[in-house]
This record gives sequence, structure tokens and C-alpha cells, in this order.
Amino acid sequence: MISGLRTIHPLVLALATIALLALSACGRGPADPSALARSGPVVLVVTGAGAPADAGQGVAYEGLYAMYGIELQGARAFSRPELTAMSWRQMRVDFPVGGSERVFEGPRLSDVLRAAGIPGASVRLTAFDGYEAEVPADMIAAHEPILALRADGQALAIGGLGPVMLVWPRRTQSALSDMNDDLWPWGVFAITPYEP
Ligand SMILES: Nc1nc2c(c(=O)[nH]1)N[C@H]1C(S)=C(S)[C@@H](COP(=O)(O)O)O[C@H]1N2
Ligand SMILES: [Mo]
Repeated sequence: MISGLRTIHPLVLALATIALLALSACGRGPADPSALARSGPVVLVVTGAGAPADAGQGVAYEGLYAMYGIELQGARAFSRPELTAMSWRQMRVDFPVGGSERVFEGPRLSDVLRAAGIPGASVRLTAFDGYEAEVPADMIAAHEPILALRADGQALAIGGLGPVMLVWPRRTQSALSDMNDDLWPWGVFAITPYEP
């Protein structure tokens, strides 16, 4: 087979080289980087939201959605700029429990559910690693956890705690003073309503 390579005509090699160079010259990034920064990829889907069929914003049922069976019909998809444009709250709180405190920031979970068309729902949050946290509606209403996108002024990294993490006011609400970390999922990418 190796001898077969020797039959490739030098002209073919030259043309292939030119084609590769042309391709790499095109690979310099988006034509409009600021448009990309304004939109960016979807970082969170809220499913079961009854959104119009086209509101999935091009999110296809593949990858982790398919692996974890997260149905996207009627899903509302959020990019990071959309989440950052919402009204934000801050919480200074320890994570992991008993560790040092950080200032977490992000929209209220209740506001995101309202924006997605499922106000007052009980929801399951799914994270990249398959971790699931089920949060009853009454807990959300009583304690108003946030979907944190930042901690101490830094965006939560994908691969770290980001893109989104559920954070509760366990240092300021006495009813939560004994709360462990079970309902503090990090690496969240999908939220699904469930019937308790
Ligand atoms: N995505 C994800 N979030 C999670 C967990 C997890 O395994 N995966 N574990 C929870 C628990 S039980 C604890 S104690 C804290 C810290 O878990 P870790 O040590 O696995 O990071 O994160 C919480 N959030
Ligand atoms: Mo834990």
C-alpha cells in the first residue's frame, strides 16, 4: 500500500496544499465577534415550558440532552447574556457547607421559571455529571434560591461550578441553617418540571 502513495501526482499534492491553506485562512473566527458575544451558546434549557415549537433556538435533541432523556419540545433555551440581562440577586454564603463564604450572584430560580412560562413549578435540575436535584415549589417560594452565574465577581467556569449553580440563603434564613449541599447542584444545564 505504501508504494501506492508514490503514484500521487505532484500536481494533486500542490492543489491539496493550496486548498488546505485556503481553508485555514477562513478559520479565523466569527465574522462578527460582538454578535457572537451578545448571543453565544445556550447554557440552560427549561423544558416543559410550552414554548412555541421554534423557541428551542436551534437546540437539538443530542449530546447530554439525549443521554439523560431531556425532552426539548416546548423548551425555553437561555444564553448567558439572556440570563445576565435578568434582575439579579446576591448571596454571601458558604459552599461547600461550612467552607469559606463567597458572594454568589444570579437571577432567582423563580424568575427564570416565570420567564420560561412555568411559574411556581417544582423542578428537577440536571447537571453535566448526571447529578439531579429535585426542588419542591414550596421551597422555591419560601427561600428564593438563585441560579448563580458568578461567585466573587467571576463567572462560574464550565468544568467548575458553572455555567449555573443553585444557591440558597442558608446563612440568612434560619429555616435553612442546617441545610446540607444536596440541593446545591453545580454544572446545571437543564431544568425540568416534575409532579411531586
Ligand atoms: N453536579 C453536581 N452537583 C453537586 C454534587 C454532585 O455530585 N454533582 N454533589 C452535591 C453534594 S452532596 C455536595 S456535598 C456538594 C459538593 O459535592 P462534590 O464534593 O461532589 O463537589 O455539591 C453538591 N452538588
Ligand atoms: Mo454531599
